[in-house]
Amino acid sequence: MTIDELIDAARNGSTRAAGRLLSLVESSRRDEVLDALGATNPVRIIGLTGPPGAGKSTTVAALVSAYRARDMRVAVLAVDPSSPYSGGALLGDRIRMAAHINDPDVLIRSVATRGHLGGLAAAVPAATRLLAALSYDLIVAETVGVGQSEIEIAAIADPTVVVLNPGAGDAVQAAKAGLLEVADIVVVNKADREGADQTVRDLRAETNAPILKLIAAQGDGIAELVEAIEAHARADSPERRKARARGQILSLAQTRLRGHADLDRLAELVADGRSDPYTAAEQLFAVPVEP
Ligand SMILES: Nc1nc2c(ncn2[C@@H]2O[C@H](COP(=O)(O)OP(=O)(O)O)[C@@H](O)[C@H]2O)c(=O)[nH]1
Ligand SMILES: [Mg+2]
Repeated sequence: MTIDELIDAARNGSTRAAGRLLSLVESSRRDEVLDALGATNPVRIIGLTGPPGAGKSTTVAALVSAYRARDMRVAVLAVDPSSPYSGGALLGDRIRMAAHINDPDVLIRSVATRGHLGGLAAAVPAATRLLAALSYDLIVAETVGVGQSEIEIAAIADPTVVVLNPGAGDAVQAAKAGLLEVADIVVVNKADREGADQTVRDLRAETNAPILKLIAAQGDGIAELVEAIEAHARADSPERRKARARGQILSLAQTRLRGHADLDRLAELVADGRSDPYTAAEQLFAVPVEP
C-alpha cells in the first residue's frame, strides 16, 4: 500500500493501517508521511508518569474507558525506554488494555525512546501530528520516572499526571526525584492501602498541584481524575500553549545537537585543551545539523 492508501485506510478506521503509519513516522520515511497529511489541528496529550508499578497502565486503561464513554477516539502511546516497539514489557499493559484491543476507536502503541532518529523527542511530535490527522481526539502517553524522555513528554503534555502510591517518605522522594516539578496533577493511587491520607498531606507540603486519591484497579476516583484533567484543559491559555510549543522546539533542537556529527570531534578538541567549550559550542551551531 502507498502512504496515501494507508492514510485513507486509517481514516476509515483501520488501526492496522494507523499502526503501519506510526512505524513509518518513526523511520526515515517520516517526512513523506508528514507531507501527505497536510495541515492538522493540534491534538490534546495527557501525560502519565511515575515510578514503575505505581499503577500508570491501570490508570490509563480506566481513563481510556472514561473517554470512550464520552465517544472520544483515543490513542495510547506507551513509552518504553529500553525495548524497541512492543517487547515483553508491554504484555502486562496489553492484558490491562484487553477491553480496548478490539475497539477501532482505540489505538495502543509502544514507542521506543532510543531510535536511530533521535528517539522520543523526534518521534512524538510526528506521531501526534499523524494521530491528529487520523481524527484521534486524545493521546494518552505513559512514561516511567523522570528521564529526559519524561521531561520531554511533560513539556508537551497537558496535563502531566504524576502517579504515586501511599508510603512513608514517598512524597519527599518524589519531590527529590524531580517528579513533582513536572506534575500538573498528582495522583495517590492504591488508596485502598494504608497511609494514603498521610501521603496526600505530605505531598501538600511539596506541591501546589491538585492532589487526588485513586483506586485505579477498581475505577474509584477516575471520574474525579477526568474532571481534574478537563479543568486543567479548560484553564489553557495562549501562554501555556506557547510554553508547550517552546518545550517541543527545544526538545527537537537538543536531540539534533546531541546527534551532531561534529560533537565528538569538538569534545576531543576541548578535552585535549586544543579548543574551549565556548568556541566549540559556537562551532556546533555554525554547521547545519542533519535532520
Ligand atoms: N491495591 C491496588 N493495586 C493496584 C491499583 N492500581 C493498580 N494496581 C496494581 O499495581 C500493579 C502495577 O500496576 P501497573 O498499572 O502495571 O503499574 P505501572 O507500572 O505504573 O504501569 C498491578 O499489579 C496492578 O494490578 C490500586 O488502585 N490498588
Ligand atoms: Mg505500565
